[in-house]
Amino acid sequence: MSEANTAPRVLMVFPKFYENSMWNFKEAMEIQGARAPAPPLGLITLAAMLPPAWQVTLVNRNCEDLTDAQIQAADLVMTGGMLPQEPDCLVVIDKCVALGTPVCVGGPAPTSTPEVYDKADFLVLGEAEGILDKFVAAWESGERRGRLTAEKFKADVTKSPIPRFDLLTFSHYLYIGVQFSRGCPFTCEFCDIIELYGRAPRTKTTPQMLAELDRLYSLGHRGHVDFVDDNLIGNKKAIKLFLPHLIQWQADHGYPFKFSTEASLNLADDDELLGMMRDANFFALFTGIETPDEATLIQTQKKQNTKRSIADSVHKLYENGMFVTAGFIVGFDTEQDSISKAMSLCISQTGIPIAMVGLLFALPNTQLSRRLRKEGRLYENYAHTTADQGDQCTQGLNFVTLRPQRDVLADYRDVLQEVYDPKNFFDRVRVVARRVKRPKFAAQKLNWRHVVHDLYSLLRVCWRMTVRRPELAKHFWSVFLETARHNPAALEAVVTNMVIYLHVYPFSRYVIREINGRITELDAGRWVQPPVLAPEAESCGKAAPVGKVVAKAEVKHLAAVA
Ligand code: B12
Ligand code: SF4
Repeated sequence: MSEANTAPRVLMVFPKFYENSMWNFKEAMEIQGARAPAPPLGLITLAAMLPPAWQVTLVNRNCEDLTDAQIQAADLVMTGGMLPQEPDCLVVIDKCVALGTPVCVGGPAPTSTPEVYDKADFLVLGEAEGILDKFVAAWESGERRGRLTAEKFKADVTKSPIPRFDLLTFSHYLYIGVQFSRGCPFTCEFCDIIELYGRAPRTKTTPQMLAELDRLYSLGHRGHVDFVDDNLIGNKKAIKLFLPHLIQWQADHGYPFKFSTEASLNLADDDELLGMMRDANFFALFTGIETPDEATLIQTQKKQNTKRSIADSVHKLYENGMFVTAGFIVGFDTEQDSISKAMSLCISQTGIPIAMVGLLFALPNTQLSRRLRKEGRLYENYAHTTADQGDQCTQGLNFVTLRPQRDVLADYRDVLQEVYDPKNFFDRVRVVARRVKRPKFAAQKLNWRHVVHDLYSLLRVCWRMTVRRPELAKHFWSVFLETARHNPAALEAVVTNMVIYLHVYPFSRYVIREINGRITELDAGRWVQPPVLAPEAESCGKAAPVGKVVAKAEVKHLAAVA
């Protein structure tokens, strides 16, 4: 380990995600030759905040191996990520402890459940802007253990540096992320965004964003850029001020990027905003629909989705050039037995090909987990799953349900069965093929490297759909040819949805098998309900209170204790 006050060699490690997840888009990555969907934007943002003299290298465990030699050669390892990365993050911490390299953890999962990461030398919780300088000062003064917690929702994102995109190998990823805002004004009961990033969206400035795009452009990235915002339209005034500059930047550079993002469905009510997003070349949007049931939307405080035709709202987005993927959840308290039919119908009417249907999973430190705990319904180990267990599709319902659990599981299975049946899926792709109106940009420059890459990927899709999955071949060719004839501009959206289906189709079959297994256990009386948490306190478990700066004194105190 180097002496205090000399610039340390920092190794940033992004832990592995679970293998069994609807979100890993495995086949899409194989087809595109990528190794992970998206890069670790948190870690490369953090890297840019460290003093320039600190030498940073990055290992993304989803793309490459991490060797003991790399850990031994580092003075400090910095790691962290989201909840599904917890098991691998703990593996990384154990390796560092065994090899004697100090390890610092941070990011959304350690912030939500810090007690899990006790073995790490440093915990730096919350958003790094505004707290990292305290960590750097502690390190430089010789501290080698401690905990720092950022003041909640106070990080000034206008001070966020340009992420260290230069640490990335772009070809490892399906797309590259950038972030304009953090936080969301809504109050959905199950959401941890508003707990982690707050309800008053904080936005970067226009020059900041354009500098990030300039950097990506000059480093050679072209194609898909994802605005990872929790809700891009959370602060409508700010996004409307930024978009005209983005449109101009795209025109000036020959439209090198196409954008995707996440936004609430009320985007459909704002024609001006929709027009701006179309003109900036937004081509895909993720939105949380959750359920078609009005009473449930009200109970879960997702009022922005009520009093509207969900299908009409989605079609409006199609007309403005964006195809839509959406999240749906089964397992809410107010759900009725009719939910499986209603949800399948809603998905069919919207024509959303990729509907991420999951079971309700109470995330730590949310209004939902606090309520369930108060009601004595939250399982003790509700927030933790192991690497082989998978995501909320198989591990959801981490609480006592109000309807019989068997009924909820059966409804969930029925929705998956219906929605990912090949005929039904391709019928929805047909809606995209007919409705998505992609704009034409006169100033758009063709990037031949990309054209060749896309054609090669298309050939691989055709081969997989025809040879590997013969049961899909007739549907695939029928929709593909129809789109090519009637709306060729929508081909990219159509093919993208089909590529994702190559992962989601077998994955949905796997989930159905797992859910049937859970139902069999219930029917045979072999399932034992896990113990529930005592309903006493408002907070969930041992999570440390976030909301105060634990200053250097406490770092020192912890160092003394250690
Ligand atoms: C993009 C994204 C994804 C991408 C993948 C991203 C990737 N790199 O691989 C996709 C779409 C695949 C995805 C999927 C999922 N995601 Co996601 N995702 C996001 C999102 C929207 C943006 C992440 C991001 O880039 N943020 C921008 C950077 C700058 O912020 P940051 O990562 O928080 O980093 C800051 C700090 O946390 C800190 N920090 C970060 N790391 C470290 C490390 C150290 C050492 C330190 C000191 C500090 C530090 O410093 C940074 C600057 O302030 C976040 C929400 C959000 N606002 O962050 C959710 C989020 C991370 N996802 C989440 C979840 C739960 C999921 C899913 C399970 C789906 C779901 N929502 O149910 C899946 C699981 C994926 C899988 N394969 O299993 C949760 C995590 C909750 C938690 N407490 O851990 C979040 C917070 C939001 C949410 N509720 O959906 N996700
Ligand atoms: S709209 Fe999305 S980000 Fe906003 S509170 Fe609801 S679930 Fe969270």
